[in-house]
Amino acid sequence: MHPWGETLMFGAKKTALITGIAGQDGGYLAEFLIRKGYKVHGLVRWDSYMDPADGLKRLEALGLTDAALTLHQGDVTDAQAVTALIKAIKPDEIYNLAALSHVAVSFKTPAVTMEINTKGTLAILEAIRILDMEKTVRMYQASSSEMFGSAPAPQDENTPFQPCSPYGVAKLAAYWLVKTYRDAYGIHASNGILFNHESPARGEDFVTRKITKAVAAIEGGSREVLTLGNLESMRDWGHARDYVEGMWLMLRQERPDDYVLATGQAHSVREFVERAFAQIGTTVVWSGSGVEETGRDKRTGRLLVSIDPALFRPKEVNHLLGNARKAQDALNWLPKYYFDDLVADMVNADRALLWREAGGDSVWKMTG
Ligand code: F7E
Repeated sequence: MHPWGETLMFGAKKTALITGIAGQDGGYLAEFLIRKGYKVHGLVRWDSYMDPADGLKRLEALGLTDAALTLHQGDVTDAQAVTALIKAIKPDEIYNLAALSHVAVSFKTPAVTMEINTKGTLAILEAIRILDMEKTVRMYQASSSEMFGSAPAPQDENTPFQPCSPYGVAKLAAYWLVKTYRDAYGIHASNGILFNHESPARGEDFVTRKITKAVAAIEGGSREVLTLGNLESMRDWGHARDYVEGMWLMLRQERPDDYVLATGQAHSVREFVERAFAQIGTTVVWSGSGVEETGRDKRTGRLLVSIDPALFRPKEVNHLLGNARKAQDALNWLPKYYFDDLVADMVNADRALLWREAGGDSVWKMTG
């Protein structure tokens, strides 16, 4: 049996460490692994820890409390602390999801982005090496389609990377660290090159959630106008629930490798807006162009969408469209959610949230 083979852990309850557990993917992955019978540990930054009502709200929303998992206060960039934690809990699997994940923010804080997204990954790889855990632990690295940047669509594992943001560059450095440590030290470390994946738990400063939250609010009577930047960017949007399963499947393989996870369908930000408003029975009609463009309710003429030049990025990734053929063949991974299901799930969840916040009983069922 290969030292990475499944029988190594047979019979024992597996232990997983998730960095970035307070984020969208961290919550869904924790929930998924707990259902699989794992003992789950999570690394949580001090600000999430100090303000659990806000920082840990996603875990709470999934019903994950202290009883279900063990949280550790710390930071992935703190190499000594990361080494000490891995030594203490001896995980079978490490999922490195901790990152500064907002592309626009990475232009404003490039050095911090490099620190967290690259050195954080290095801290884990070095810990595995220093602790001689090369043959006992498997690692998942959250790599990103943002590494493809301006490479023409569709993109797959063989597409040359052309990152367009400090975020993409930092993720690419981490990707190469994973490959280097894998080849140099025989660590079972895999890169998941994940295209955009969203959910009701998505942060409100990402475009999808910003849109669905505004749509629900406008339906609820708010006079707000949704302000956006580039409406023409094309993204391959999947559902985070599907993608966390893909992460786990990568670590089930005998050999570590790199895999794209994507739906194979791209839609523009504009289409996302139209689809989300359609969900509440509103048709958006567009007029004007560039920063003067507006979107109005076809029936009432009410202003729904306007453009804010401040929301454009110094450099934009125009078209991301993934080919996940390799993951389909090797992992038997296929998404369950596509664009329309995703938009519906997110709008309905934001409607439900609004109802709960208003103290009403929700009529919307959350499927995500
Ligand atoms: O932007 C445009 C924006 O911030 C999507 C992260 O998970 O996926 C994500 O990165 C598009 C861009 O996601 C607004 O210019 C227009 O073209 O939702 P986003 P992202 O930058 O694609 C990759 C795979 C990751 O790895 C990242 O961690 O939407 N856009 N107007 C806007 N974007 C935002 N955020 N806000 C706007 O108002």
